[in-house]
Amino acid sequence: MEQLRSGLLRVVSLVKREAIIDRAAVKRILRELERELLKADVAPQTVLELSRRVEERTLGESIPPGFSRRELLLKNLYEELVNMLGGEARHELKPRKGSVVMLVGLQGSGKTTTAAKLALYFRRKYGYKVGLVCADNYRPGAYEQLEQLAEAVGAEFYGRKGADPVAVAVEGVRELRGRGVDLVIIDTAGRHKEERALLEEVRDMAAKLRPDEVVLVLDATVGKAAGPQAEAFHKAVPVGSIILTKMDGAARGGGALAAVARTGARIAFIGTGEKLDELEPFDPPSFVSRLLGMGDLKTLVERIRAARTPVAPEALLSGRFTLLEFREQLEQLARLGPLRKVLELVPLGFQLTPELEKAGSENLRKWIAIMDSMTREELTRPEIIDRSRMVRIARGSGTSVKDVRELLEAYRRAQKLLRQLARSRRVRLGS
Ligand SMILES: Nc1nc2c(ncn2[C@@H]2O[C@H](COP(=O)(O)OP(=O)(O)O)[C@@H](O)[C@H]2O)c(=O)[nH]1
Ligand SMILES: [Mg+2]
Repeated sequence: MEQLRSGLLRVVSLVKREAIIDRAAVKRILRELERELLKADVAPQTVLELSRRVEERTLGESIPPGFSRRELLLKNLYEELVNMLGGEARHELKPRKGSVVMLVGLQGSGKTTTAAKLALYFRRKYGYKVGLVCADNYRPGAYEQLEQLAEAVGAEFYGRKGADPVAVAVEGVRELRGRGVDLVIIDTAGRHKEERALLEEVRDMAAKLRPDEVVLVLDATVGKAAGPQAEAFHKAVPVGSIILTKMDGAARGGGALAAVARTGARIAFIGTGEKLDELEPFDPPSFVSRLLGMGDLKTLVERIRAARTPVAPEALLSGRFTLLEFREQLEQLARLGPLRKVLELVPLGFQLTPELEKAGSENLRKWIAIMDSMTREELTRPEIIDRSRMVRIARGSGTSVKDVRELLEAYRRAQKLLRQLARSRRVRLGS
């Protein structure tokens, strides 16, 4: 994934460097984006659709107040990449106690390794006692491989060499349940190069075993070919979730993810290495944030969305808005630091007061210092702050009475605007 990541980072830096984000610049940037996605083996049609949508949206959508077209472009890029990889909702694989999970997939895709990774994951996450069944009697050493892995991850193991895989799977479930196992994971064979025979065998086992969940394990290094593979398995068995392995170092991993997401299949995990804890729940938003090298991009997106639909959090609208709440908001603003300048992030209530919107980080620190010199009573009941208290507060915080006044003024304005907002909402809600 490193290659795709560095490619996308380059695109993001282009977005930041272009002097003006006009039609020509957007097109230039999107050509680069297309190149990077094609290199990652994303299907050309998918690439073109994505780039067209980002272009249309960035040039066509109105820019919310306080933001720039540059930020709109970043946001659309982020959102369309998330869409390409399956959308915002995360598909979690959460087997209930007592369930049976069956792993299917081609030979070498990483089923056996993944079975052990899942056992470790569910043991750690839910405290489950997990049992692993070796239903692969074709591959020499399959039994020993899984037996050792089971030991390594603290799972129970069942297998019987030379026996019919379906029979072993059925026996395994019974036996392991007898040993008090909460979750049984069946590792199957995928020996066939000939896909038809494999699919039939998988279908037969699923019919007899009736697992609670069929998990398809796919090798991400095949790139967009993962899409048709996913479809073929889907037709044969009711695949519930997909795990894409070998995402580490797979230059074509992006293409694999996109192709699988396009089939409508749900990707639950990605395998990111040979070690047993190298398994990650797959969540498109955080995955894309990482690809774009911006953990904060999600914040930007949420901010822009919030600016479009200015709805204040209930807590601020319904509760009392004292200097305590005000300080909390200022701290939030200060915490964003220089990022706030780049992205022009402004917390709620603050986009409403021009002096705060423009406040530099020095001002913010000053205001926070002023409030730190107030008593708790003053913070919760600002109306008691008279001239003599102001003098004391100014001295205590190394500021002037004028600064204290300014802060109180800004607070009152924010409070008033929040009240108006609350009132207009009540009217709209008809209560
Ligand atoms: N780099 C990397 N290698 C993996 C990953 N998952 C599995 N492998 C390797 O892929 C090879 C085949 O794995 P195996 O579990 O035996 O595949 P199976 O034939 O489907 O059971 C082994 O060498 C594994 O170590 C992964 O996420 N990353
Ligand atoms: Mg295997």
